[in-house]
Amino acid sequence: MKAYYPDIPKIKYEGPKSDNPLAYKYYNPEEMIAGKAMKDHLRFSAAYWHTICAAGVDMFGVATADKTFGETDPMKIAKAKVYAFFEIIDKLGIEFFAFHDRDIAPEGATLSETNRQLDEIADLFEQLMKEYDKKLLWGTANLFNNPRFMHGAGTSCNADVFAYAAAQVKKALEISVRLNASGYTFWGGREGYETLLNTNMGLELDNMARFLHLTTDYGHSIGFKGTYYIEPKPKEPTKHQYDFDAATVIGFLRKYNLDMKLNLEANHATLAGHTFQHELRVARTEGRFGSVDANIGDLLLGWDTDQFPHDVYDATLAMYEIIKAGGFTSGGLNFDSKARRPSFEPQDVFISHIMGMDTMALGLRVADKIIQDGRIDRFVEERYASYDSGIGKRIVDGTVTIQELEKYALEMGDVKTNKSGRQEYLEGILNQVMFG
Ligand code: XLS
Ligand code: NI
Ligand code: NI
Repeated sequence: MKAYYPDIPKIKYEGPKSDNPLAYKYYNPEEMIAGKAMKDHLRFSAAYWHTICAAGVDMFGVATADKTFGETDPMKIAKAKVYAFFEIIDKLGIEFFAFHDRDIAPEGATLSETNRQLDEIADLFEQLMKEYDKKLLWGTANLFNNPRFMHGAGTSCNADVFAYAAAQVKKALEISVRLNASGYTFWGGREGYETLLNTNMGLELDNMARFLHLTTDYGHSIGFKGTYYIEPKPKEPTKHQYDFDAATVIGFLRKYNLDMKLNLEANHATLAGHTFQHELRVARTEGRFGSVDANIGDLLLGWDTDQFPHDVYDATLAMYEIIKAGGFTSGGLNFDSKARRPSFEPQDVFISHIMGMDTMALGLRVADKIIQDGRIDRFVEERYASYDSGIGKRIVDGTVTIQELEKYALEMGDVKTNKSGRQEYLEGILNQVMFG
C-alpha cells in the first residue's frame, strides 16, 4: 500500500525525558491507571474533517496545506484521503475516529448521486477499518455547509429543507450502522436564529424535537445499538444556537422526552461562559455524560478555534469529572481539533495530535493522583456533613415539615455553624499534586 507519510514512524511512548517530537512523553497506552489501561480511559478519536480535510482555510485566506494528495478528481481525492487518514491514525495508535457524511464523500448533482458516492467511500472505510482494526466513535451529518441549510435544518422555516435534512440523516445513520458506530452525534450547526424579528421560536423548537424523534427512532429500527449524542454550542454559526449549553440541552431533552446523552466540547463550554469542568459536571449530575470533543479555544478570541488541548490544568479537571462520571462507555476523547494555519507541514498533523494526547494523558495522571490523595474529595464530603444526621438528614429524606423547620430556626436563634469554604487551600492542593 502506498505510504502518504513515508517519513513518519509509528509513534511510541518514550517518557517525559524524551526530546523526540514524534514520541509520546506522557501517553503510555498500556500503562494501568486505577485498574484500567490508559488507552481505555482516554479512548482517543481523530476527527476526519480536521485531521484529513482541514487545509488551513480561514476567513482571510486560502489553504496553506495541500490535502488533495496529488489528485484532482473529487472522488479520487476522497479515496486518497481515506487511505492517508488510516495511515495517520494507525501511526498515532488512535483507535477511534469520527466523521460527517460530507467529509468523506463529495456531493453529487442530486441526493441519490450523493448517496451513491457516499456508499462507495463507505465500502472503502469498511475495508480499511478491518485492515487497521479501527472503530467509528460516532457518525454525523453535515447539515450546515450547503446553502440549502441557510435557515437551519430541523428548525428551518422551509419544510422542504426539513425533509431533505431528514433524508440526509437517514442515510448517515445507515452508514453509521453499517460501520458499527458506537455513537451518533447531532450538532445543530444552524439550529438557531439570527434575529427574532423573523423567527417562530416555539415552532422551531417543536420541529427540532420532531426531527430528533424521527431520526433516532429510525436509527433504532435499523439496529443502531450505540448512543445518541447531542452537542451543545451557544453560538456560531448562528447568533443564538438552541442547543446553547448542557443545562439548556438537558431541559430540552426532558421536555421532549428524548433519550440522548451529551457530547461536550471544551471550546463550546467557554463560548457559553462556562468552564469545561462546569459542563461536564452538569452532564454528570444529570446522568447525561456521553462523550467529549477535546479541542479548546483561545480565551482572548470569541470563536471556535478548535485548538488541540495544551492546558494541563483544564485537562486535569476534565479528566477528574470524567473519572467521577464512571469513565467513558460508548464515548471517547475526540479531537475536534486542527493544527494552526501556519503549522502546515505534514509533520504538524502528527505533532499536534501527539501534544493533545499527551495533554489529556497528563490530565488523567494528575486527576488520578487527586483522587488517590483524597483531600479534596474528603473536604467536599465533610462540607455537607450537616445533611448526614439530625435536621439535615430529615431534609434530605423529605420527612420534615416547614413548621418543624421554623421551630428549629426559632430555637437556634441564629446560624452559628458556618465554616470556611477554603477555596485557596483546595487550589493549593491541586498545585501541590500537579507539581509534586
Ligand atoms: C462545531 C462542532 C462540530 C461537531 C460535529 O463547532 O464542534 O464540529 O462536533 O458536527
Ligand atoms: Ni465538536
Ligand atoms: Ni466546535
